[in-house]
Amino acid sequence: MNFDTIIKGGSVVTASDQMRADIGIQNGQITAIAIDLTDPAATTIDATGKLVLPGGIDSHVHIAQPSGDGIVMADDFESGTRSALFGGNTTIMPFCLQERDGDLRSAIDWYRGLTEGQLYTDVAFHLIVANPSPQVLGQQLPAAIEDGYTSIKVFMTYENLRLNDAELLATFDVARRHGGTMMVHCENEDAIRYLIDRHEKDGEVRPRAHASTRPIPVEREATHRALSLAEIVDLPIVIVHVSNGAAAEEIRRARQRGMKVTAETCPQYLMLTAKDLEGMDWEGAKFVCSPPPRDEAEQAACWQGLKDGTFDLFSSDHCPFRYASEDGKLNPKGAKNFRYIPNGIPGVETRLPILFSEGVMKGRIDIHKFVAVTSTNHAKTYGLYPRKGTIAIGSDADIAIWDPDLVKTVRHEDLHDGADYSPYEGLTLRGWPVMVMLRGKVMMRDGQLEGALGDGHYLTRASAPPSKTI
Ligand code: DUC
Ligand code: ZN
Ligand code: ZN
Repeated sequence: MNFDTIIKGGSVVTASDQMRADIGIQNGQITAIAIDLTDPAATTIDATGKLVLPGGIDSHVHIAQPSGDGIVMADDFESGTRSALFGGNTTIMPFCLQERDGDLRSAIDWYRGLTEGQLYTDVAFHLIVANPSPQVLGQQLPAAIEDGYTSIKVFMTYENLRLNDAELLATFDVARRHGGTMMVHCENEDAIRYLIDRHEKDGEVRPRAHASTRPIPVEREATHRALSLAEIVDLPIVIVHVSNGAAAEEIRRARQRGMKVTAETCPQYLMLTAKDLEGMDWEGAKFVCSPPPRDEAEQAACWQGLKDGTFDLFSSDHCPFRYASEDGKLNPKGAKNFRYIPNGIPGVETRLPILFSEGVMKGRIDIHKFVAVTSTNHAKTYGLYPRKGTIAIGSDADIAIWDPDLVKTVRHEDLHDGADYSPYEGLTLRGWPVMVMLRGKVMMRDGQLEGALGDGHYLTRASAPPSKTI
């Protein structure tokens, strides 16, 4: 057999196995895995002493998402996928937003247009439904699911995005009947509004108020409600960006009742706390995201949730805004009142190195869990498996080679996103990706870009079968 490429001598790791093996690649796919491949190959890559992992899949990122009020997201598809690539990822899943006064079909067409020739990694979209009108629920959403846009996020917070309970139930029902996967942002908007009013009356408008207006009960209650509504509809759901132990406990209880729930946490809930929002000179704005980071006890609860399987997914929730910019965190209103600081932090490039260093190298999780929660489970949850998310014969040759001994300190000047800071600046991490291959092509090697813009593809997904009764 002839190969285009052989990766030789590495330690190949999947969600379940680890073996010293060579990988043969032909036409962008893995066609052989063996102890010693001696067949001719156009290119041989020496991976001796390295870990050979499936490329990361980050199923929760925001790229070029319309943000209103003069706010502009710091990444377009070029910079967002480039940053993802350098962080060891080969697929990312951003959100295509239906605005409250817009329709879903034109949002999809517009957002797909932004990707044309602009990708360094593969990409597949989720949809955000902000206005479940009869037309959207009756025609546009079923048609979009049929076209392979099979995952849909809904919000229980933000005045212009939130769905009320009736709208949640109606949207869940469409997902159930047509085979969509629902992702839910769980925070109670009315409770937040009440707390914001109270803070403003007290003159408390600094960035730290973002955390105290979105305390744990705000998330816990909404998590419980989302799970209950899904249980009533009889629909498996995904609870995204879980920040604390009480919300995790709601998920465990729902599973004990027999519900099928997928749950996600993110680096900010392991590494940051609400204290980070207390930075002087408004620097706390750099850490404003929702749900907000909590405290050390909740960080420990999130680590525990990763370890014990409460969390299936570890995503970045990359949602970048420049800090020192009128279209970002320090917009004219945001520089005076926390309410107007755009919610979200960058992190697509640091997600994997953080979990590798803080999780695997510090013995909190094993390498198989690392692969599962950063790649395999994302592919399984969102209909990309086994094309993506594993190293197996017939899978796309999306591979990241890691040097577990490489030590680097996070400096934003070394990252590749469009923001002007990293929330993890100064954090020293052991273990970084040194080569990333997308469908058999080396895209990044030793910190240098080798791939070309346009090498990434938009991934079509098959329409999922209707959700099974749980
Ligand atoms: N929700 C997200 O998923 N990302 C950023 C902001 C938000 O509210
Ligand atoms: Zn969200
Ligand atoms: Zn998000």
